[in-house]
Amino acid sequence: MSKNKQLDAWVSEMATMCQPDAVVWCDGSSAEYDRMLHVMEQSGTAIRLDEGKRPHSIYVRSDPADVARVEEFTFICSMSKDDAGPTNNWKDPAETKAILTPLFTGCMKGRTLYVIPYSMGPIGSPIAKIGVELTDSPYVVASMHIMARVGTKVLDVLGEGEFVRGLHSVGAPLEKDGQPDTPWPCNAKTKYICHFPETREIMSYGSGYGGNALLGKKCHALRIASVQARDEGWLAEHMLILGITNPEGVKKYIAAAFPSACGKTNLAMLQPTVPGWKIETIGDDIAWMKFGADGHLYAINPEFGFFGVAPGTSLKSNFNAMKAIERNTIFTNCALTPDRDIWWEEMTDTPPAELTDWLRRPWTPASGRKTAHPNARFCAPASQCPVISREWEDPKGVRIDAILFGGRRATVVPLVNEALSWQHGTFLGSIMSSETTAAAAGAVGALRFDPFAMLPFCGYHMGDYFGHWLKIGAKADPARLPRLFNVNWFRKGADGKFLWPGYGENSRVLKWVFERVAGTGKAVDTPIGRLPAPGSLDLAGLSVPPSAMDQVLKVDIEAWLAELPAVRAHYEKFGDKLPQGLKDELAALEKRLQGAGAKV
Ligand code: OXD
Ligand code: MN
Repeated sequence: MSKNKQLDAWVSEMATMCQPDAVVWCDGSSAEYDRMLHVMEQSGTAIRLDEGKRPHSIYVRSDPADVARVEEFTFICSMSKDDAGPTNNWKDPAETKAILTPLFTGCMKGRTLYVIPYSMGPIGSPIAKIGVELTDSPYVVASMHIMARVGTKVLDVLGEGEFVRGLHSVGAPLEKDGQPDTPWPCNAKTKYICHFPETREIMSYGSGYGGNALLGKKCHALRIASVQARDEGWLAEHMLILGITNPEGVKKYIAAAFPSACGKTNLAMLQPTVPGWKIETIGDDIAWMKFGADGHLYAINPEFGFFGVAPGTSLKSNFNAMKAIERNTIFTNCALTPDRDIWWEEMTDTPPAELTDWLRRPWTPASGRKTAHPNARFCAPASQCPVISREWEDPKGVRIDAILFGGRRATVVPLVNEALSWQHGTFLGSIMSSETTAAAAGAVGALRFDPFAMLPFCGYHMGDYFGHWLKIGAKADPARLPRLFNVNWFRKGADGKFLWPGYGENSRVLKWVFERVAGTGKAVDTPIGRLPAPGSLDLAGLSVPPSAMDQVLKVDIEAWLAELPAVRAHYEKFGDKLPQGLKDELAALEKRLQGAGAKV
């Protein structure tokens, strides 16, 4: 029970429908977290990792049918189909409820319904928002403890106020008394991740996977929040936030949008290779940005932990993430060592001689297959990151001076490119494209447009979303707006190898961005935007041959011109919702490219 009558009434209505054996209100205590780990151990969901090697941590393997976000079964159930737009799956809200009600009826039989009040953002921050998730999954309860601020303290702040309603079930009732549970209950056949933007509701059925089941994250902090942000004049974005300090001690904050599994966590906590520069983490996945009284945009990380892609993470590629996951961490779908620790591809140069893979099979380096699922994850408290910024919980947020947009592009897109204006930057964000990754079910490596890295996360019509970005720019003092940049760490040479080493070396690009914002970095105008002037990108000590640097920074006029038909086709999807400002930018780009082409 709470002091919020609407909350109590909703919980009791949902409990009547879902028919759990018990209803438990989560208090957010560490004793409760430990209870969840214990419940998961008892039910066979989790294995406790070796206390000496990985204290207070568990290892979980999901059902093979439940390993990633399911975009195909993710729906925006706005009143009008037009509000969901061409990039979302739409379902009529009433029809959806008519499908979901029978599915949710009795879906928690034999299970406990947990009520998780959570705050996205520091509790009480003017930028934070409150939600309540009802779930029948102890894995979700424990993960929500890590990923959001949860429990009684949230109810105290909520009082009689409004909250986002999230109902989640793994969709696997235990119908008969004493029916044994499966290690990872889920519904292998039926999954629905549904959002009702007008009523600020989420209903998620059939999956226990993080992005589908931890409702504070993608469902609330992006899909529902993007609609709230549109209505209230702020931004809810799929962006990391980092602080960057130069050798003189001047600190600036940068937000950066990259599609899922494209290195946001690595960039957010990278170790700079440029001497004297420091990077600190505020967030690795989501940024909520609002205008402060001074007319600048301030960002908070609404999350409390990291739910990061594990494979590829190592002391070399992300030292700080490896430190953050040394304890108090939930690992999902990686491999298990014989001495009860975890391993995944590239964690160490030499794999252990024997492992149990994520599908519970014996594995050796000779097995000839991957031992961890490519979307294996770690879930760890953000506070454990050695380079977490002092300001990461500042309720007023941090002032954003630059925003980066980056995709995974083997060709065409150069290492870094500064937009000519906010409108031009919005254009660059709107035509972002990237190769797909294992973070979502489906093909990997297929090139698709992923505007602002929000394709799977924008809760309304993407054309209106572009318009919202333009409006944000139009109402601000241009001098106070963050500068916008396009980056691409993933360009490849003719031999198919990456041209740019990435990881810590990306600090060289961040340094140039910092200097551009500070007014000291030099740039040259090109048809696509402003690129580093010769000598202005700090390459001291970098072993990339000049020919590769030329390629990585090349503005390939022919290749850009060849992209335009695809950009036009992408834009056509938005019909009359495509803002005129972006049509103008496309025409201007074409003209500049043709002008440059004619000169060549
Ligand atoms: C994530 C994702 O988990 O984007 O952050 O899929
Ligand atoms: Mn993400």
